[in-house]
Amino acid sequence: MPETVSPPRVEDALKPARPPLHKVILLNDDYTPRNFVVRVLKAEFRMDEGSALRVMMTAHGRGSCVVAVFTREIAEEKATRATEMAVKEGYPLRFTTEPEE
Ligand code: NFA
Repeated sequence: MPETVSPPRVEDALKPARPPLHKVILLNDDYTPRNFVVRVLKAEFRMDEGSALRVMMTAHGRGSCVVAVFTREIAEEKATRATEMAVKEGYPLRFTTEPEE
């Protein structure tokens, strides 16, 4: 059978590679009030009430929950800002980031 050889695709040379994505992860704790967690999720991640409640309750039940994925810089910035909202109020609520597999 004759081999099929494709010519180089012009797009491959011109298109920038997709940047790797990083997860922002909400960590459960025993002290931060549920309604404060929901407020932070809505403020920093522009979530509606229902999504914020779902993410909060998932972290509450399982220990952590992925909130969203962004490029590394944005993920770190959002995790820092969300954590700072909690620090300001004296709550132990924390957000971390990790690269997406
Ligand atoms: N576990 C906290 C409580 O019962 C609520 C919470 C949920 C905190 C998710 C942090 C993350 N008040």
